[in-house]
Amino acid sequence: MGPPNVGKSTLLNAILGERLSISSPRAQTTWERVTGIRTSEDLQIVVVDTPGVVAGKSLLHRSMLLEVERGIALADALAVVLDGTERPRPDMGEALRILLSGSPVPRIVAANKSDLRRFSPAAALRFAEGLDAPFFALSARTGAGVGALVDHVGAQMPVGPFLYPAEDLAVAPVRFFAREFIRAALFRRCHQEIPYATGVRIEEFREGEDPVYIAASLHVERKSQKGMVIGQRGRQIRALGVDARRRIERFLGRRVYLELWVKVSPGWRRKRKGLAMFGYEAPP
Ligand SMILES: Nc1nc2c(ncn2[C@@H]2O[C@H](COP(=O)(O)OP(=O)(O)OP(=O)(O)O)[C@@H](O)[C@H]2O)c(=O)[nH]1
Ligand SMILES: [Mg+2]
Repeated sequence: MGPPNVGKSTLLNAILGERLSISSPRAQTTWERVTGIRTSEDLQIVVVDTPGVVAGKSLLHRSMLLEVERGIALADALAVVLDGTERPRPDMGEALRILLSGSPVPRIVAANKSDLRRFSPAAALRFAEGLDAPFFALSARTGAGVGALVDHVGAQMPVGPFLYPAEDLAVAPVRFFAREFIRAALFRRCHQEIPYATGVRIEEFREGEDPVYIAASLHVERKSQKGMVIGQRGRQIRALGVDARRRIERFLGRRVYLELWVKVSPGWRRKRKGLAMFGYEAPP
């Protein structure tokens, strides 16, 4: 858990050695919990990536915060990830402390992005001291320091049988990742508010066919956004499709036929029904 854009998803991927959780240079890429499993010899760690802690008041923002709370409630250990190149804002520190206060489990603080020259983790270190939590400096990008974190957290795991088969890497079905990889393409290719205003639904997923047939709908909030996603003569939507399809193919190890269409679902992020369309849980 941690603020937006600090590298939580990149860290999950570094721990797993697989690009499971989508990441982007822009904040608020992750909207839902993403669970990965790392098994080695006698240790299995179920790693849960959560959305960045945001103060936004929209229903989608509140849904994201609920995901963080659910993640905290499930955890046997908590890692607060901070960006070691930035000073955490005081209100963020407070929000994190409130979220942590309900949980009795061991916690650590990790300052990420140690590969950057401007890495200067004094503020993160102070935050760790304030929590009385062990401190780690690491780079999710290069992997430096990630092993030490895994060793430390591994030692905190409860003793018992594995929760998942040793060869499993993820918990969610493949269609979840197909949806996420389409969202990743939106973050890569579309500017401004488009990736934030677009909800993606997998409408069909036929694994029995070769190539695997996947149809997805992209729901924007306004008509003008529809034109931006489609682009001139469909150029943008085609590029999105190619981008997402390649990523899904790599993940599945199979050829994929991906069909995308764009719809307008006015103001879906503010409506319970809108969130439900994409399976996002709305807070009570
Ligand atoms: N230089 C450097 N960049 C990193 C590192 N870890 C992550 N990044 C970059 O930081 C940006 C954000 O990474 P994400 O993994 O998407 O961050 P996040 O915390 O999951 O963000 P949200 O899901 O939006 O809360 C991306 O551009 C990453 O490539 C790191 O160790 N070093
Ligand atoms: Mg993320």
